[in-house]
Amino acid sequence: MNHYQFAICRRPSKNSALGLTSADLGVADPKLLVEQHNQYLSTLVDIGLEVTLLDALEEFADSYFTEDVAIVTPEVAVITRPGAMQRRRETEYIENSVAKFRDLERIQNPGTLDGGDVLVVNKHCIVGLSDRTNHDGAIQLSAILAGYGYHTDIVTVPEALHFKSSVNFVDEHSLLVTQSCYSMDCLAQYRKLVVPEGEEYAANVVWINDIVLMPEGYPGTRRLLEENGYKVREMPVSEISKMDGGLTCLSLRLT
Ligand code: CIR
Repeated sequence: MNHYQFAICRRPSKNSALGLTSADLGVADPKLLVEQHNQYLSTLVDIGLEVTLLDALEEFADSYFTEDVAIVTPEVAVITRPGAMQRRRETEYIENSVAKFRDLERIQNPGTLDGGDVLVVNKHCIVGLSDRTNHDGAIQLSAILAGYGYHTDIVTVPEALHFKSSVNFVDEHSLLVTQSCYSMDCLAQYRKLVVPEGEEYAANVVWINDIVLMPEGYPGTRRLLEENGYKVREMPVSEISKMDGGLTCLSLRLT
């Protein structure tokens, strides 16, 4: 169990459909996106998390993807330096909320790092190099976390926005992965469940306490998780996926 107690989320702004996206899934409907976001929030509350809900930021269309602007471990929080210029200043608006829970460190120029590229379990951190996260950012994070006893591996993200688009923990010892990440050396110590071909998006699940939240409409992945004993809840994320987002990106989770 990871025993998350808190989450930090942000309301989507009215112009959420103007956020960055490379997904070829059509234009997001901002009203439906808000409904899906609300459902996500109520699910977190239902699971037992205390949610800090921040106001929408009209200036930053992607700012409800709070995961990208900080890495939170039990010992420290690292404010990132988002790789997309359009998102860079979002960090200014999350710092105070995160500082209520943890001491802060920061990724500095010329490093760039998005939280979506960082996977942490126990004292193991894996950072994916992507269009958003550069080597300097990964090395800075690795050095900060080394001070708290973490070992960090750095990998290259295969054809996806973020590392966690393709790899996520479903318990301390097991990962849900896309086929493209199955053979990564740094994942060798974990049991791996591979999402069926055509269901790659469903690898973006979020494990919270004893529940795995997964996107709605991926029956093969649902079966795989349930057959392996996981308690699953499906969430509607059609509009969020049009903005290249998934379930992990919508919250910063804290023990
Ligand atoms: C972006 O391109 O930055 C947003 N539209 C989506 C961010 C998704 N975040 C994540 O996967 N951690």
